[in-house]
Amino acid sequence: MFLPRSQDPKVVRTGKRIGGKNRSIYAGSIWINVNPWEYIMPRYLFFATVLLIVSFAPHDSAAADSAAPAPNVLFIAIDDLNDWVGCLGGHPQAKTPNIDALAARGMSFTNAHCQAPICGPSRASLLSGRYPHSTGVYEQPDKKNLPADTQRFRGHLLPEYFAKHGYETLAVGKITHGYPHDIAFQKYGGKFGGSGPKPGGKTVRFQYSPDLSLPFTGTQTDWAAFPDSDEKMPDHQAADWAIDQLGKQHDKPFFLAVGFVRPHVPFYVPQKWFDLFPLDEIQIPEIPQDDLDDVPEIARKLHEMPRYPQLDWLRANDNDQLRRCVQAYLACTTFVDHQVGRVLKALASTAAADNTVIVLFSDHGYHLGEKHRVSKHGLWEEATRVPLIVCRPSDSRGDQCAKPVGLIDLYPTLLSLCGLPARDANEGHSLVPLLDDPDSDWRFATSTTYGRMNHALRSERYRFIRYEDGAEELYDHRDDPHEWTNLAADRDHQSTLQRFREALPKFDAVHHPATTTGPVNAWFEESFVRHRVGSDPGELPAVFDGKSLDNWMFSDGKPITKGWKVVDGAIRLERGKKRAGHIVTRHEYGDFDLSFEWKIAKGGNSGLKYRVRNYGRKALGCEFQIIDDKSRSNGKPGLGSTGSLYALFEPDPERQINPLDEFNTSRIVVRADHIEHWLNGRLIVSATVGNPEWDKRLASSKFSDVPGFARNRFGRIMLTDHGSEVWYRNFTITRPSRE
Ligand SMILES: [Ca+2]
Ligand SMILES: [Ca+2]
Repeated sequence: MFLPRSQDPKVVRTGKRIGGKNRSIYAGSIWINVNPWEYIMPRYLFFATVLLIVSFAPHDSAAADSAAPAPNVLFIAIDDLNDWVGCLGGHPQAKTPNIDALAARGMSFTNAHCQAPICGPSRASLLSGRYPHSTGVYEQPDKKNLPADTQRFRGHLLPEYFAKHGYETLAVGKITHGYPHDIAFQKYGGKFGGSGPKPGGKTVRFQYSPDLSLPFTGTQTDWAAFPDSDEKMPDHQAADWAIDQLGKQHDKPFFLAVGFVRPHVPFYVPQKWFDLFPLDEIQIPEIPQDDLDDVPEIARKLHEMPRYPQLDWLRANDNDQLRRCVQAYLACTTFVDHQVGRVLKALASTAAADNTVIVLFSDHGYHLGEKHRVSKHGLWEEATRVPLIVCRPSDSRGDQCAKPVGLIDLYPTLLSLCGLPARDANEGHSLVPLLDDPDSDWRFATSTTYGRMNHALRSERYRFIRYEDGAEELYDHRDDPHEWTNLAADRDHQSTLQRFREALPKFDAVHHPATTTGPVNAWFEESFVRHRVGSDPGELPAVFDGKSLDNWMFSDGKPITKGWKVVDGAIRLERGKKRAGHIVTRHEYGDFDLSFEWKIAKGGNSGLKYRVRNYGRKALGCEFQIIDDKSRSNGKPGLGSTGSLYALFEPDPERQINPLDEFNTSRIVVRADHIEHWLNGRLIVSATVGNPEWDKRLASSKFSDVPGFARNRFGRIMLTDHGSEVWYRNFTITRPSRE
């Protein structure tokens, strides 16, 4: 039962996004300028009549007033739904009248983002109220180790908190991922077959068959009109169950979570949903063939999805398969919107409607060809942007908010709306101030994390991405809503980049023990080794065992044959006629807390570098400078004195160095972008990579022409050979503490 559009949107040939409440959406190579209210209102009026939404609840949090009964919560989670929703304008042909009607009553957050662009980590984050970089759940979690974590998950999830505070908690369909629903909720209606009926067997597919011999995990996809009736779809059965629960008497306020699975793969829904989108009328996203030419190499590798359809195949025969794929996704979206409508209609027919908070969201977005991919698993807009609507019982006039919000904000928001005590562990913010005034002061940017140490930040205007190797991307949504032009190398945007760098997470938790699924591509395969996924998270590979140089090699990768030796439990560089060369660890280290002892000969010069990586032909990194200070001209601490962050930060002038023939103790702590140098128990350098001070010093240093110097969050440790005798011993390396 879809209403025809009241009028055709105006077609405007412009590359610019129109400000105010008008938004532009794309259709092939043209821009369509849509006033969402012209578009939504006729539908809204119709549904408002059907739903008979009447509200008598006080304007603010009902439960804050002890006389009023605590509000119920209807929590609607949709799986893999991107912004192809009428009220978000992500695709001009999206048909989502029921979601649009809800948006026309409550607050629609138009700049909402997931904290992780895949199901498990996103849900672990929003349900625990904590960021992936805080819990270490970067990958799909397993069913054993997530509930075993009583610190951060077991007993702490959003519905568990509601249950503890007097609510009846119920759920159906997919809400959690890797955390049993019957632990999270008091009553669970089931999954009714998960991702739905399949045509038969593991290998029978309609359109797309992945190469199952590839050694990677990750969902695959396919698209078709299947099965033959809605009743066979898990989402239809989940809606039935929810409708049944809404019809029952509830002695306590309820928290009802309904988790719909479509448009999650496979894109199968009955034919009637496909019929709404005739194939010859389907508009496919515009995909510049050279779009990936201006992103860093790591971006292409990280975002590879070998088991998903590839762009060339999708675009063959005049985009035939891409068109079918887009059609199927739109069909799935309208199907799930219909199920949302059934549940909302059922709620509206009960007395509880007057006192129920409704939230609707998706766990992450989805690419349908943009950036050359059909997939989630990404740090770009299509994968991170999600629908998020919050509707209080008293809300009747829809509004929009463009502040950067995240699913992380749902937990504190619902506590606030239901008058439950705030929870210290929540890392998001209550959206209630924005519900009252969408222009309220708000955070600068919200973050999405994909794999450890890769973060995207989205502000009102920009998207910034930084990868673990230090590479960056920057997109200006004011002029470039499709993120086609990477501005990270643009000199005019340096202050914007700096602001984002400072807003990056200050800590990247090690992988949670629950993250045991396999890699989705070759980059993740290597990354899991680098990050020691699956090994004891407390341990790092030793730097030196006191006996051999087995963990070391020359910086060109060759084994150590000269110069460096192990003598009396110390690594010793003997002075030779010719230099032997710098040596580096075989392992790369991310965050660490490294202690070691050293001494140097009279007049000597050496150093320990870390975060070492190749910049062109040079291997460079931050350096803890080690030198016989007395032999220098003035003997005062400076940019090249002992303990300095060489060429960048001079040490505390009060530092104490032992006499030449005695060992000194040094310590280097690297925690995300924060670096500390200690000497003989005293903190002598404290620096933050990428902050204004850092950038200023870098610009006037000898590294000014080394793009991205030290922004990499992984690198080898190096001992330098500057032709001087030097000794190192008693290395210990551990994970740094959080603070
Ligand atoms: Ca999902
Ligand atoms: Ca591009």
